[in-house]
Amino acid sequence: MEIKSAEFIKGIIGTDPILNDQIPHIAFVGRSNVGKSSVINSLVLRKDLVKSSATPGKTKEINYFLINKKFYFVDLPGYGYALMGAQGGEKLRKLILWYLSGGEVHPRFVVLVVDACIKPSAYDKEMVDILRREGHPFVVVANKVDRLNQTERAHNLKNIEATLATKIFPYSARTKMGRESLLETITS
Ligand SMILES: Nc1nc2c(ncn2[C@@H]2O[C@H](COP(=O)(O)OP(=O)(O)O)[C@@H](O)[C@H]2O)c(=O)[nH]1
Ligand SMILES: [Mg+2]
Repeated sequence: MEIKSAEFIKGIIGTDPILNDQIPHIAFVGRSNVGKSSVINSLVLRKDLVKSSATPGKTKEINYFLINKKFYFVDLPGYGYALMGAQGGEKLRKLILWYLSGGEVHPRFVVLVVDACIKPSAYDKEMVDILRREGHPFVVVANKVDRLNQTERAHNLKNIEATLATKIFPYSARTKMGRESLLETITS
């Protein structure tokens, strides 16, 4: 799919009229700092459509981006701090769970972004369980593979695949490795 347009629509913190407009959702979830925003930017070939985690505020909302006037890319808050119960964590956790398991939203696809350089966290596993239980179609993207040499890459990817018991997409938001096949998978 060629990206013709990508625009920020709004951030939401709960039920909202945008949920009723029939445009399919492709949702992005993952621990804070795994590169979720960077993955979205790389897919739409825009440097800063989605602001990096350095932008305060926006990362506490569910942000909607309209792509080709046809899909929403939905950027969920990072769940690193959220599930650890840090300040504000409970609120974020509830917001993520509301979106994924509240029964109100039926995303066409969920992209779970994990870090290729480290072992999946307990929360990554929990997220896979939630996605399976809810029956959401999903893919796991192992981002930042550009940081690994061939040996590390093979080793880590195998490890992540085994831990999460699912096939994964090696990816680099930096080099855009894997971009075409991921975009094809989630938009067709
Ligand atoms: N080397 C490398 N760094 C990345 C990649 N994707 C993101 N990063 C870096 O990881 C950090 C967090 O990225 P960001 O997209 O803000 O993560 P988010 O919190 O998950 O949205 C930033 O410093 C990015 O430059 C990647 O594919 N390769
Ligand atoms: Mg982000």
